[in-house]
Amino acid sequence: PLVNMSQQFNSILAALAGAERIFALIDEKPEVDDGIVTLVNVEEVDGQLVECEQRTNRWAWKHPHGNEFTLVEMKGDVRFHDVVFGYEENHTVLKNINLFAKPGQKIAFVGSTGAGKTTITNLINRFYDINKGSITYDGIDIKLIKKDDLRTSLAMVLQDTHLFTATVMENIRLGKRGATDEEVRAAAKAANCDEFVHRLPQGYNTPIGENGAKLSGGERQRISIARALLKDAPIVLLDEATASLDVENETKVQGALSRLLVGKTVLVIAHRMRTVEAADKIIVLADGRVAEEGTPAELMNKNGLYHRMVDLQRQSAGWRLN
Ligand code: M5T
Ligand code: MG
Repeated sequence: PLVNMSQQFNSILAALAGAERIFALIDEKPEVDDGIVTLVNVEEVDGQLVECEQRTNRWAWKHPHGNEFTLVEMKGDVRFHDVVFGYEENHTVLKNINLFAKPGQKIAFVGSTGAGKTTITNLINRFYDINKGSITYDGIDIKLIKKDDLRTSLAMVLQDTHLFTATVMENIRLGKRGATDEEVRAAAKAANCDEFVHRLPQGYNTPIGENGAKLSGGERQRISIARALLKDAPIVLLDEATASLDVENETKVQGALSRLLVGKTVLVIAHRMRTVEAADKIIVLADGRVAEEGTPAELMNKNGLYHRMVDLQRQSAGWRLN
């Protein structure tokens, strides 16, 4: 019995450690959402926007003012006004950031690691709230927008892709609730997922994620691109979206991505020359501030930080020029 007891003791300790984590999760405060502005489908009747039930692929922000409400067409205009933000109280990460992206513009962020590029995308998503200043979306402060609706209007491919314990099909469908199997497959194909999905034991019905088949970094990234393609939102955030792909896959996915990006406002955190050079505007972040901004040509002529970065990257072996 003593031997038996000592063996049980191990499981008790393991169970206690597990219970602690479960309780920590239960105690986690739910995300508060006091947004009042919602996203609705609209159509134009006699030159005026009217809310409607069916999907029209035209969206507007419905902003209540007392009993009245206004409809502001969703265009994809993003602005930062003197934004100050830090993850911890005594450590400011972004210092007085001002920026604007007009609908349809492609803005590239560059800067050394830790400069605050990913932080900017975290703020647009409202994963965190800013300390000072404001962020507006089509002229509306994002604090007023319901988080669910805000995130519906953004497609993102982030540095690390979270996969849920579910099938490939369900994981991609997260991009658009209620998408048909055909729509999901088309998006997967465009993002070059098809070929590796067919190698999985049950194809699109293979469970992936924590308890399922493990996918490589590049495969996860392609799932994430498929989600974004499926979503087809007016603002697209790309954080090193093709960083874990090899050259061949990158070229293929780039094609799909460029189709996704037509007419969209795109904020891209770029590490590749090609992406940066194709941007309408480059913002160079250094130590949480906008150090330089302008078109690629303007910044090259300026002979400043950006020019130095390009020179350095050209010299290093990992940099591809085409
Ligand atoms: C900027 C800190 C990080 C750095 C600064 C995402 C995140 C960042 N930070 C936190 O304290 N908590 C967080 O959850 O913020 O970081 P970043 O915005 O991630 O920098 P980046 O994206 O420009 O860097 P990289 O390496 O992706 O090119 O001090 O510690
Ligand atoms: Mg980052």
